[in-house]
Amino acid sequence: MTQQSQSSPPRVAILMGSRSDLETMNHASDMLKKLQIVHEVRILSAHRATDALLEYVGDAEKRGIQVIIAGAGGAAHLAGVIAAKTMLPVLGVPMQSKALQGMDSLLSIVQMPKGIPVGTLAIGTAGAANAGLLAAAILALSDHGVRDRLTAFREEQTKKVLADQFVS
Ligand code: RP5
Repeated sequence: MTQQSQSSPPRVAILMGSRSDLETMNHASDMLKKLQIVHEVRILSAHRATDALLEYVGDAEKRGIQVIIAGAGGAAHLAGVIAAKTMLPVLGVPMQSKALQGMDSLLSIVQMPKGIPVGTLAIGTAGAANAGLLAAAILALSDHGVRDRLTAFREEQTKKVLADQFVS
């Protein structure tokens, strides 16, 4: 979806279980855009499109994907299923569900049994944005350009907070 240059392949995949997750997951995409990280966005449900999801995940690493971000809500098994099928790091974002305000999504994603980890972020938009930042931090381990842009982002954020410090 977002392209640093038209020719570079995506390095991060943002997956989600439903179009209803898109508004939240756009916060992850926006963060990656800000950091100029080429990524792609797909709606692929673990229970409604299982075969297509498994096919996608099976090919992801070969295509150059290095981190997968998975957003899901309710009995949110998307991130766990993806993590079971790939060696890539998987970051889970719990959707703020209507019925239980995201506690269901959070516990479903964070309580992975031992052996297959999912790095779980906060519920909703903060978690989605942080998933973008964490994906960037993983890429920054071996990419100086990403590291520089991430450092600049942090410095800018600190500047904004300090500009607000004198309330009275
Ligand atoms: C999950 O079920 C999705 O991740 C979504 O958060 C939740 C509800 O999906 P819809 O019924 O809105 O399509 O698979």
